[in-house]
Amino acid sequence: MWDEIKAAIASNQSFVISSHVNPDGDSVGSALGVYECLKTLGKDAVVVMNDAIPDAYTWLDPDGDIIAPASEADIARLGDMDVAVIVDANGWDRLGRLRKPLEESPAVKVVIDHHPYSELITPLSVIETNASSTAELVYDLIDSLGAPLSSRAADALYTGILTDTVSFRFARSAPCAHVIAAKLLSAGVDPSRVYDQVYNRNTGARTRLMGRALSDIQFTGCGRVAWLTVTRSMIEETGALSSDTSGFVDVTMTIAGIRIGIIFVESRDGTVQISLRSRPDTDINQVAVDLGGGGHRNAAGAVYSGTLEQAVRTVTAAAVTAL
Ligand SMILES: [Mn+2]
Repeated sequence: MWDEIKAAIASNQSFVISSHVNPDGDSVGSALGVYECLKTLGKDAVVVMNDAIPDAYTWLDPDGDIIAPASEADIARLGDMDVAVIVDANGWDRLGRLRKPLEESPAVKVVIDHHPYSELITPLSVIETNASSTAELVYDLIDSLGAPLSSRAADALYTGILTDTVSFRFARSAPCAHVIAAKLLSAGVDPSRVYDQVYNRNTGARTRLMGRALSDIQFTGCGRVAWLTVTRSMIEETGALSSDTSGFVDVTMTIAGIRIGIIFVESRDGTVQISLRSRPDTDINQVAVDLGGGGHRNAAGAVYSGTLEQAVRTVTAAAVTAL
């Protein structure tokens, strides 16, 4: 399945690699995997992202090889490359400000991804929806090219698999993710170091805010729904950031018997940010859709216009109904 993409790599010299807006571990890891591979083959390559790289992944790029967030000047010179490689995304609408220069460029387009798609933007597409991560596919590409795997590429690809499977929790039944992870460990990846860099990044303020939110946890629906609230004053008193609440809701799902977990975060603009989680057998998406939001069956969100108390009353009642 890689033959045409391998031919495009062999017959061209300059490559731009990009991915979706708000890059995650898999998009950064996959992009760096492709970048390192092209470098070892003597190609000119550049990685450009619409948005900044999250702190959890900047250790993969100590010399700042990734251009992110892309400036207008960076965007202006994207069209001159021979090949545009898009990883972990398969639609132009996922590329933000990079869409126009890449879509309109005469460059050969290549897509490597694992998300469902409606139509191909290029015939040179490898989209494997059964893959745990795009990083898995990039490993395959490097392997089938017979290209050397640099230690940075190994770290980057391991990070992609680790984060897209949430530490191998959602690695599906196919053994591929584990097989490739094992090969990456053989190539020198230190799994405890990667885990530490990616996940152990809490600040004292975030930890204190989490403690405040967790100490007030509430239950309803005969102990099957748990919810947390975070007020503006809690954020201000702990010195945390609003973004520090991301991930708190997942703690509710570690409680035995909980089928739905919810967090309510009071915003400065008078709205309430709501995140919902549910077990595989419970669909929470419709609750979010009814509130004007959405997401997936087991993870969704919405913005509620009203007070924290109103949001809690409305959404916990809807959650109990969804059980
Ligand atoms: Mn991915």
